Amino acid sequence: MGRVGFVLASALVFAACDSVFGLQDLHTPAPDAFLMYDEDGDGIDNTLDNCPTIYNPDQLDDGDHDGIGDVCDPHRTTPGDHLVFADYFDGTSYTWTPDSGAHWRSTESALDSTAAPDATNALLSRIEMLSAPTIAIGFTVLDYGTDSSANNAVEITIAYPSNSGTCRIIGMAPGDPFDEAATDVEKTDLMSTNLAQPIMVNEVVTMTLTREPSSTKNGRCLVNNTTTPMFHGAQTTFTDVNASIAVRNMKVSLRYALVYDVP
Ligand SMILES: [Ca+2]
Ligand SMILES: [Ca+2]
Ligand SMILES: [Ca+2]
Repeated sequence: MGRVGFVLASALVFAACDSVFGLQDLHTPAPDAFLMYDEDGDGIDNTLDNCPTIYNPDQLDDGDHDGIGDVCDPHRTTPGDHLVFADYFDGTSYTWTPDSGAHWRSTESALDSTAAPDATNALLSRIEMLSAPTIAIGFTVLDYGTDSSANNAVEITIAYPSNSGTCRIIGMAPGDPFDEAATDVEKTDLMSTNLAQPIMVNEVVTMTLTREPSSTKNGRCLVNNTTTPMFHGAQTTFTDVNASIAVRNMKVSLRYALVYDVP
């Protein structure tokens, strides 16, 4: 959504300042002081929003009071989640490493794949030291292309030294909306679930992959409101986590990518 002027939040801030310090506001800040980043349009700046990419003006965190709002908390009733980093792709720089800078183009509020839809094979990656990460991305499909011989896909992968998990949505037919949400772990644990509803061009889609702590040895893939369980093989230690976002055979606009972790 990019940069948005928001007067009400500013008014609340000054009201709070008045109540705390007992001071009157004797000067008027420049108009730019009111410009804030509000990805989801709920009126709360990204830096203050407990779910910065999901509209939740009530900011409810009743499940566990860990500072992550109920509607985006990877573990809603277990405290300890925290946001490791967030990329809103607002501007020319971004924190993920592209396979090729030529495969991606920054816009004011998104990171778009650049190739023709049927020729797209674009990847973003980053390496983090995390124990049980959740990656949440938001995107829109700009063009599915026409090639019926190739899968149209967006996927998130979290790879460890010994195994990996993938959350993938995929469609086959030309111009077809995605018809499957699949999770794929070590090839032998393949699950697929039809999405409750197709994903249309220019629709905002959210996809989240959560890798649970080793004690539970499982994970979850969420596409919109569809939850697909993901089963893992044996896990070893969590050391370097190599995370990636891939787009294939269609044109996509990536709006944000957040990473959460638990202690
Ligand atoms: Ca929000
Ligand atoms: Ca919470
Ligand atoms: Ca939590």
